Amino acid sequence: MKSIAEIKPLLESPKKVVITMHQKPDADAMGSSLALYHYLIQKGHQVTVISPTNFPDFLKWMPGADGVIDFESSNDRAMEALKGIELLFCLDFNALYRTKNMAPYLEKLDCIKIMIDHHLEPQPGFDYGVSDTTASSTAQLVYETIYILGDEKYINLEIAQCIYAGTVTDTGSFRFASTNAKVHRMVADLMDRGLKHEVIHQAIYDNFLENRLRFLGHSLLNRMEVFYEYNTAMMAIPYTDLKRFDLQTGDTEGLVNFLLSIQGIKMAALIIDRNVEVKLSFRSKGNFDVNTFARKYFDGGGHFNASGGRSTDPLEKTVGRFIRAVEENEELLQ
Ligand SMILES: [Mn+2]
Repeated sequence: MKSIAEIKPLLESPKKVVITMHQKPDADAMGSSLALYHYLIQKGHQVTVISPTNFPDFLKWMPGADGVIDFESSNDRAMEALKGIELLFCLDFNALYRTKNMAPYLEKLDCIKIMIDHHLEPQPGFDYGVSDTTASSTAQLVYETIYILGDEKYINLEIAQCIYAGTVTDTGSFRFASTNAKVHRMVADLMDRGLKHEVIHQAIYDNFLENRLRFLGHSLLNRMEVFYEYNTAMMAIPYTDLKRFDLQTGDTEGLVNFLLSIQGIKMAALIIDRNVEVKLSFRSKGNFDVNTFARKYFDGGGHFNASGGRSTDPLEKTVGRFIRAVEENEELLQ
C-alpha cells in the first residue's frame, strides 16, 4: 500500500469518487467520511457517500448526512453511484467484509482503493492509504491527510464539525489513552476555524428518547453481572429487551463503557442478541488486549482496548463461552 501523500496527483483533476465506511457506522465512521466528502467536493470531485447499512438518528445532524445513501434500503441508487468510479475511499475499517452486503461489489470494482483507518491488522488489497493504530480516530487521520496534501485552507466549519464528532466519540470524550497532545492541538485548530464544541456534544449526547434511558436503567439493574475474581463485568441483553424498549440502531452505543466504570474492573463485555446473530463488544483498561481476545474466541477484532465480535450460538450458549474464555484468561486479567 502506497502512502496517503501519494494520492495528491490523483486529486488534481475531477474524479468520480465513492466514500464508504463500516456497516452500522458510528460517529467516527460517519464523521470521517463526511469530513472527507466536504473536502473533496471543494476540490471539484463528484463524490457520493454510501453507508453499507442504516445509521443511528443521532448522526443525522451531521452536515451532509442527508445525502448519504444506505446500500441496503436504497440499493439501486448505491449501485448507480458505484458505476464507473475512479476512486474508492474506505474509512474507519481495514477489511472489506466489514461492509457486509456491499463487500462482494467492492471487491469486483476496477478502481483505485484508498484506506484511511486506525484499526489493527489491515488486510491487503488497498492501493493507497494510511493505517495508523495510534490515531485517536479515523477523523483525526482525515484531518492529518488534508494537511499532508497541503490543503488545510479547505478545512471549513462543516469539516471541523465532522472531525470533532468522530474524535470526541472515539476518545470517550478525550479520556482514552489515545488522546495525546496532537489531538488537543487539532481540536484547538478546529476551534480557531469556528467550531462550537458544545453544539456537537448536545447533538450527540443530549438527543436520546425516554425509552433509551429506561432501557439503560433496566440493563444496569437486571442484566449486569460482575465477576470480581476475574476483574470482569458483563451485560447480556436478550432480544426481548430490544423489542420491549423499542430500541433503534445506535441505542446500545456506549452501554459497555458503564461497566468499565466499576472500581477494579479491567474488562467489560456487552453481549446482545440481535436475533440473527449475537454481537459482542469488549472494552478493557490497561494491559488486557481485547483485540486478541475477540479474534481468538469470537471471530472479531478491533483495537487493543476496544473490540467487537460475533457468535451464531444462542445468547445463553454465547454467554457460557464468554465466561469460559474469561476463566482461561484469568492470569492476564489480574
Ligand atoms: Mn474509529
